[in-house]
Amino acid sequence: KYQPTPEDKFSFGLWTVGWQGRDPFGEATRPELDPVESVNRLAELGAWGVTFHDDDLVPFGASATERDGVIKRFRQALDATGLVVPMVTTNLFTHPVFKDGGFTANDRDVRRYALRKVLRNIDLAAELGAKTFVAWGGREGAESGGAKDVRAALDRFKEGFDLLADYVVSKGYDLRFAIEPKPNEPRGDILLPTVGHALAFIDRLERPELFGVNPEVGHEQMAGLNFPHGIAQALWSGKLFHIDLNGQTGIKYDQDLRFGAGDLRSAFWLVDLLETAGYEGPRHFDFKPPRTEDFDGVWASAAGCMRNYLILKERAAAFRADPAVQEALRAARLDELARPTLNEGEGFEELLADRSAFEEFDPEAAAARGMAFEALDQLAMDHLLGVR
Ligand code: 3MF
Ligand code: MG
Ligand code: MG
Ligand code: MG
Repeated sequence: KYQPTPEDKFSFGLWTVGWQGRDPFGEATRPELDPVESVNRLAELGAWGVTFHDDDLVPFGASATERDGVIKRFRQALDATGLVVPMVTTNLFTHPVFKDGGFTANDRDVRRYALRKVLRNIDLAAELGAKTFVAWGGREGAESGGAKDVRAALDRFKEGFDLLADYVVSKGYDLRFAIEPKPNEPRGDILLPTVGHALAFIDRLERPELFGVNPEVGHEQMAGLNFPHGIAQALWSGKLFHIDLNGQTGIKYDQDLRFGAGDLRSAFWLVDLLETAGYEGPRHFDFKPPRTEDFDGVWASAAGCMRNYLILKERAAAFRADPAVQEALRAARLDELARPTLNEGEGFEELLADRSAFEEFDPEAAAARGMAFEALDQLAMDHLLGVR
């Protein structure tokens, strides 16, 4: 029970299990992890896919022959285990050259270099069969007001993404982009800080159909936002191309806890939403096994991400199937919310002519009707806690 299979579409970044535990206050607590070892262990645990930043796989600055060798060895591990590469992303944040950003760095040479680094990695993504290319602009931002002309930076951001889209179309690659919002860390403020900002930005691009979002649980929660609400709006916009699952306990640094840790109630509603809304993309974990852990702890943490997802999936399905819940949903008038406010063919003239909607409407009586949300939420709690 709760044993993941490839059908669950669980994927992990090489940088997650491979995180060595280096933080702003302390050195690494774990040695480097060979990407091939990660592929083998993740496959054993029941994962379906593996993802990476270019530099997670091929060390920054590696020669062309070194690069070919690393990729060849990685492909052999993929072939041997059956693991797929559903998503690839580019590291435009670790090397000091990106200290002021990639696509929006004030330094124009850096921007041109960043675009070249991404184009090269797009070729690799297509070669490995990835369908999604994630773009997290980790260093695109500022610590002080005068340092960044945000409107000009957004022009440069758009210029960069428009070029990438042109490239993918001209190459005939079956690849779409997913922008990953984050409010802060490592910059004081990062551009495109939330799902909403990213969705609005995508509308200004030349090929918006090639762009969606890759929201991360902890990133929205760092901004105090309701993650399932953000995901619901991304789904509603047809823009949930990918997702980064992890855990976070409120407004603080980016904790990247394993999925299910942190805000468990939010995780329950998230799984309920993903599993009922027809989301068919990867269930991708972007977490960091805490630096207290040795490699046993790393694999326990990775297994925990998948296990928690499957437990929550079971609990959410039990919640939806419970007749008492269905009755409680009716009492809370969810069926009414699903009904259009206007009748078929009705416009403002008919609404204005409907005396029952205003002249004869009794706001005091309507105000006195309870919404019955607390009973509904307690049923959810009972299911989440496993007592129903
Ligand atoms: C940082 C992140 C990034 C992105 C990654 C693509 C280092 O907070 O979340 O990981 O997730 O670039 O998923
Ligand atoms: Mg992420
Ligand atoms: Mg994070
Ligand atoms: Mg992260």
